[in-house]
Amino acid sequence: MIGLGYIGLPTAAMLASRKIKVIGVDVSQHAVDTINRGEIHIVEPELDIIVQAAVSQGYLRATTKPEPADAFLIAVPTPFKGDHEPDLSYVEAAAQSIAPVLKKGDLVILESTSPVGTTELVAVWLAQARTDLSFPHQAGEQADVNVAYCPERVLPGKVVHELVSNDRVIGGMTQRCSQRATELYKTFVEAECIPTNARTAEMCKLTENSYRDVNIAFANELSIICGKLGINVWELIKLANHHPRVKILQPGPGVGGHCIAVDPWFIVSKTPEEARLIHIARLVNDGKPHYVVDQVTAAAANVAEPVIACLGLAFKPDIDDLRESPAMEVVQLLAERKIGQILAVEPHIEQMPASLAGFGNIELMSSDEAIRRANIVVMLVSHQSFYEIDTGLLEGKYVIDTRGVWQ
Ligand code: SAJ
Repeated sequence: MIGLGYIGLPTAAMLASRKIKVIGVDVSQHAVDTINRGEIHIVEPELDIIVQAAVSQGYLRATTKPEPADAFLIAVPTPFKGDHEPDLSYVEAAAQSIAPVLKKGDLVILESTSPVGTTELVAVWLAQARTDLSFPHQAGEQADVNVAYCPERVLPGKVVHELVSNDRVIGGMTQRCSQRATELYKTFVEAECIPTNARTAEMCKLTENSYRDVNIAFANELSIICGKLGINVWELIKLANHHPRVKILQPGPGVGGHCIAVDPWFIVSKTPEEARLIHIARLVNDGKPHYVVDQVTAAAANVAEPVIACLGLAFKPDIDDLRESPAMEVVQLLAERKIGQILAVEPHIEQMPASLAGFGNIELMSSDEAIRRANIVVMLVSHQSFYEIDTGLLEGKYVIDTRGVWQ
């Protein structure tokens, strides 16, 4: 397993739990040392127990350098760079790192979310490094090494469960590649493994996340329209969803996380002329934090000394993950505008995040204290605990509820 992050480590642990010997490879010595102690360096429920068992029973060990194996799974990051173009440097580095230890009969699977054509690129990179072996783009079904694309589609927070129970799309460069990849996944996947080709599988992953992004953008655009027309968007969506064929998602302060806000760009950058709806959905969702900040700024203009309580920093409810969070963006933008004192609330963390610590006008505190001291209250994340807030505390204050908690 090349890459021991949010996807690689749980997948490695799952294979190891089926008594398959797994060598986990990561460039981070800290990750390698932590895993070899039977511990984990990421937050994911239930994963610690599985890793602990796999390591202590000798089925999983970690190292910084690839070693010979029968199958290689690549689960490294694919961020974007510059003008939202995919950065394939981690995938290329992973391919270069396994090339020297590849042998005839091996299977290589790419799991990282990737633009269409990346699996073929991996095969080309491997072929350039190993002219003594043949690959599917050269030798088809007779290739010495099989190559496939099999995207992950697990939800952070439910990874251990979803790895086993989600259907898998298996995109082999040939039918034999799909067959061999299916055999491997079937060792722990209890759901369907559906074969297709590599390009379709790559596009399938991007499609799933773009579908969600476009649908959230629809809800976010509705919330802006309703704001202008004086309509309660939460009531509107609830009513519209009574139609048997309508299922509108929920608006919010924007779209966060490392997948939905990134993957649609992989389609846009490949087909910019054609991907118009997907592109505009990204812009709608990326614009939402700015819309929220404008709402707060307008409220602050009516208050002599604005004190703004911002409820929630995580990128979605009931997790502690602050990365790519629209709530964090709202708080940062507000702090930069210097329109008042900001009281940040995030029940899942104990310390002020480093990226907010530099501002002199942000304090971290409990929701009760923040609401008591504030004259403007901004709901940013619908954490379960926020539903228990006494709404009597909100009386006489400006309330900007981006999540419909107090609808
Ligand atoms: N959000 C809304 N309104 C909604 C639903 C979500 O504003 O109605 C926001 C969330 O608050 C969050 C963002 O969207 O900021 C993304 O959250 P999410 O729960 O939709 O998705 P992720 O990023 O945690 O995981 C997604 C999943 N993809 C789909 O549901 C199609 C997951 O299955 C993928 O494996 C994952 O991306 C990934 O790794 O690609």
